[in-house]
Amino acid sequence: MLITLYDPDCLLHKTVELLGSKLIPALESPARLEAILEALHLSEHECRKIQLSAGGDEGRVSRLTKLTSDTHNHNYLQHLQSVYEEWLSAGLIEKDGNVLPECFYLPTSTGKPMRPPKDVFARAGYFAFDMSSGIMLDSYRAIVASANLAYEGTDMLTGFGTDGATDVDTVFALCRPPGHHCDGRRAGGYCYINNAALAVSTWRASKPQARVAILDIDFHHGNGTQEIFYSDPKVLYVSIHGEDEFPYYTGAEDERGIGEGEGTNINLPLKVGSPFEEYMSKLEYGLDRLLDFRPEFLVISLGFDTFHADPLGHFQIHTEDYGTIATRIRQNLKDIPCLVLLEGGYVIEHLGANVLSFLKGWKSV
Ligand code: OKP
Ligand code: ZN
Repeated sequence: MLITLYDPDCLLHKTVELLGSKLIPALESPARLEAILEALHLSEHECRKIQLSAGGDEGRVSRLTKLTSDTHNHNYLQHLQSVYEEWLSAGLIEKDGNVLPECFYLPTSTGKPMRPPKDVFARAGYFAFDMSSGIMLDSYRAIVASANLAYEGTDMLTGFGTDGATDVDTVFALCRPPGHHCDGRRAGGYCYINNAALAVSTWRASKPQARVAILDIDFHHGNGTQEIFYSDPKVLYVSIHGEDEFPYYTGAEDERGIGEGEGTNINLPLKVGSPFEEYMSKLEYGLDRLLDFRPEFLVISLGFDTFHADPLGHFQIHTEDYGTIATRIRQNLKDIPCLVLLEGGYVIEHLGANVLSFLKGWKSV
């Protein structure tokens, strides 16, 4: 059985970004989630609301915090939480203002360790790698709500297969903001906490020796997820993404992992404009590698920016194709509990239909 999870607080985050050379309302907007929720409500899929800020179990909240700090730098998390208020009280922004970085960290030959600048204005650039990861009022609440969906979804799945604890084998977490570009100490590409990494930490908390696979089918390379697990032999990362596209510096085929993790990072870049057939042959290859790895838990970073009309993606993929993609993944990995995390997808008018197509294909197996 598949269930969908959402937190209404994920709607609170609404920022601006630098796109091309213009500062515009971020394409990663609340309207994305609203469109998906509306489509789900008009369909028969079960959609469960979880609202972290509504309080409740203190133990779960502290567990979430602890698991997030497994893969995320403490000062970085602190920064996410406090920077908006700090900028506000320093008079750097108004109440409706947006924290955006100015100067990024530069690797140097001085041998000096990397450390945050003293200036709170400059600090935004130390903890980010681009200008599409602004922070405004309530962003932090949405960021943590989004991460919590990955945590709750994974927690639910750990009970699968243990004497009727749950019959849920797939959770689709409607995470917003997304996560796959964040590497544990830098926000970027609309991402602040790496939801996929948090899911892996959550799974490992109860199954420390488990092999986990992450299939990233957002249009963009998940540089953050790759970075976090690059030397980890127990986590296989497979990504299909637009070649030489954002985030530009990663995603090449020769990035295969390092040390013990050598071979557990598989990048499958695809030329922009590629037709669906070519996409599917990469996917089939990726699925074979996933099967070889014999994972006990599968995380899918699912982006709908592979859609033909997406402003940030450039593959020839149409609504019905998401059903085909989902069916093929499910046919190959049928018995493995799976957490599907929402990443990108920016054509609001088609997002709902694309999600429904994916879910229908998944459930048809
Ligand atoms: C996030 B996700 C391209 C500008 C890119 C940020 C894109 C973030 C994509 N010219 N700006 O992976 O969907
Ligand atoms: Zn993307």
